[in-house]
Amino acid sequence: MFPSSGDYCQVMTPRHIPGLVDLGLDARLARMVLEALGLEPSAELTDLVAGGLSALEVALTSGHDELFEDFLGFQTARLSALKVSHVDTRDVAHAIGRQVAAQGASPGAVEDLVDRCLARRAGDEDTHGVGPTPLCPLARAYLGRVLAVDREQARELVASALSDGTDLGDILVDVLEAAQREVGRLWELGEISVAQEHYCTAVTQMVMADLYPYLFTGRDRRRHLVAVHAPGSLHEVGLRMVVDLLEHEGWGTTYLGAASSVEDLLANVAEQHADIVAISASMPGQVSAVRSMIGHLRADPRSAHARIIVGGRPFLVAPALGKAVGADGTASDARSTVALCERLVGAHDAAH
Ligand code: B12
Repeated sequence: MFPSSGDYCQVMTPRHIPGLVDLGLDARLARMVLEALGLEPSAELTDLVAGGLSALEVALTSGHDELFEDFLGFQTARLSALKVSHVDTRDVAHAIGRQVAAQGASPGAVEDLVDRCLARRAGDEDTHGVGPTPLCPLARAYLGRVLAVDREQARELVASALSDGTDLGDILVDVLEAAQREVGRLWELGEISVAQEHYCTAVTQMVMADLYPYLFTGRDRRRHLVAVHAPGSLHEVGLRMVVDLLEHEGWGTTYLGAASSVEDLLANVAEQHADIVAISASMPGQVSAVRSMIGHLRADPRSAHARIIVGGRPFLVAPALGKAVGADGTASDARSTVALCERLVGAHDAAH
């Protein structure tokens, strides 16, 4: 969380993003990297390297190495899953670096960043947002049923946990989110297919819809949050969880989804008298769009009153990035987002 009213802080040194430079890093450049490495430019490898170019660009211009470090973990696992064994992940990282430098970035700064990230990444596991919880056995059983293509049993497991009194926030974060992350890990390692990942996500969304009767608690809904994705963000489950849990906690919410224009966002914030706007991003390349959305929200008299929170993978791996893009706070999951929102409106009430 960030200091919005001076009372709390989790940020190290706040760093300003000096306008994220658009170096035009696209599939064409990704193919050039692959060619230089002597690799066949398959769709999967091209996507992978394009993601790396984008992650490195944003890490470089924002000063947040974590974004490229996170990408490197993903790259290493994917290269192995795609059976690209004759080229080392370090060589790919350096080739990505050379392409970014060729687009106008300082070669020395790029090389230093790549070296720092490679050194830190060695032997490091992706532990962002995960950890053992008392609901691990349920999460494991749930995912087991989903991977066995037994969605009815998977739904039943969650339904009976709820009727036994398990907290809804715990179900969302410790069961469904944990299962989604594990699905990601298995896909990353090549142990399940994209089709299996799609199926698991669809079942998780179905289970979230099953939770609807438990969401609307009939509290007064004095507070309102408008939620939106950064353009291009296709990871919708996380923000939906945030919105659903806030509804459960008595907030009014409007979920605008992934393709809303800035004008629609501003109009909605005004119409709903929203206290808070939540913006979710899933890839480093979406961070500059988040910053631009925040600029519009702050500058427009219809929305200038609202507090703004950001979240999703880039902010999970680099929490201080939220402050750098101009947000009032970030949180790592749906449960902590409820606490963050309560805190932000509480601080606002105290000041007026
Ligand atoms: C399902 C999935 C997809 C689905 C999404 C379907 C859908 N309808 O949502 C699809 C197939 C579309 C997809 C696409 C891609 N994906 Co994907 N995906 C996943 C996966 C497996 C699960 C996502 C999920 O549901 N997570 C569970 C939710 C609950 O977690 P969450 O999103 O982090 O949200 C929580 C917090 O972040 C926070 N939060 C989220 N938003 C907000 C907002 C605010 C304001 C706040 C305060 C908090 C907050 O609270 C949430 C709830 O607790 C993840 C694995 C993972 N570790 O998440 C990969 C993952 C995120 N994907 C990844 C990648 C690379 C991609 C693609 C680039 C793949 C490709 N080559 O096409 C594309 C990019 C799409 C895009 N432009 O956004 C990578 C990122 C790797 C990296 N280190 O950069 C991951 C980690 C790969 C992996 N290991 O599985 N993906």
